[in-house]
Amino acid sequence: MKIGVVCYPTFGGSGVVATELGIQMAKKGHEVHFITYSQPVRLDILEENIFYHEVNVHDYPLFEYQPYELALSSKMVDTVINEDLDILHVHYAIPHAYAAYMAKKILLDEHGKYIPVVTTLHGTDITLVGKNPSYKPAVTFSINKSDVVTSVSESLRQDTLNSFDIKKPIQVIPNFIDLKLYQGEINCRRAQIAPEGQKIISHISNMRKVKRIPDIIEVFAKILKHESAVLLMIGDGPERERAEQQVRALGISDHVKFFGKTNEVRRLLCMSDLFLLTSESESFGLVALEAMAAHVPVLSTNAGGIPEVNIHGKTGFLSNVGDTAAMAENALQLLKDEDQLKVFKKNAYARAQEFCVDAIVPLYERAYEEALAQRFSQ
Ligand code: GMT
Repeated sequence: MKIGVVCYPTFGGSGVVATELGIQMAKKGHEVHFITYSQPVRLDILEENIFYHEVNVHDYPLFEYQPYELALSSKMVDTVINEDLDILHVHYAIPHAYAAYMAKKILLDEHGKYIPVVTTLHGTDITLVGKNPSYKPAVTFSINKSDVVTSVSESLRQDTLNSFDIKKPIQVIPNFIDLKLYQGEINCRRAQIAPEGQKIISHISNMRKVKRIPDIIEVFAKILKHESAVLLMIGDGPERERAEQQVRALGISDHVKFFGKTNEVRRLLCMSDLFLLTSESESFGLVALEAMAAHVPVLSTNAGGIPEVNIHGKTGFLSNVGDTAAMAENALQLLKDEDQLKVFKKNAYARAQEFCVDAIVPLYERAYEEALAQRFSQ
């Protein structure tokens, strides 16, 4: 199959899933063409069967906003024609599903070619941005015009059906993890980060409001009152500066390290004892799965699709959004009981195995075949 992949090429979860999926498809012998505005961060374009097509948006003094969707649709049309693509898979509805619909229409009307479109809904494209009246009609339309629609959790599927007038079935295909990346030579040196006996707690996100970053700091400050620990804040975003101020105001700067955007996520996770995720909305929580793959139990909220990943009392603990006291209490319970912590670490890894690439990637292959079959039924 020749697959065109459209995604955000940044550190965000949808871009990571799109890139990893493309890599897995290429390994299976499919030709994968990424169509994005810059090279996806986790993509090696020299790998076999991987191609990259950059979307160029030309600026003009008249434009207050650059017409990115137009450039993207045009690039999709060009790539489908020049590379003879079979299918387009767009990750994150806004504006990708809409741009794909335009490309599909142009290809059919101008070139007589039917290109099936698979749209994967990832989270905030539905739960935050998509619902906004400024986007809702276009998002609804483009989801309904996709040949196959997938969502990364049952919770997101329900949110989509509750918020939009969707006439298509939505298949749930959860996020996945390549466990091989978490085995072998990771060069995991705890002593670099924390002295013997100090616990390591981590958090990864793009530090937007929806992640409730102040809660992460609050939970950690509560833990610190009873247990010697260090907090690793991995990632960057609009809430980072406020978090740094909060850490200074609490007088705990020596115990909190901000790493920004980094490609060393697996090394940082392998030395962690616990992972914190305080989001008020989270369609799946890929970072929680990444932590579990590194044998790290997760203390999270029970928002959105997180309970579909993190099992309360087994792989970690779930608390209501904003209940930092409960989160700190659960953390301390685990940190103070080495035996229990060991069991949770084992459970976390076992749970991650259920989301391994071999189990999930074939579901996307099946979705592609289903979309292709629609081409012949037109
Ligand atoms: O906020 C993020 O974590 C990034 C965001 C994105 O849209 O790129 O991630 C969403 O997609 C991920 C991959 O499917 C999910 O694992 C995240 O839970 C989801 N984020 C939210 O729903 C807030």
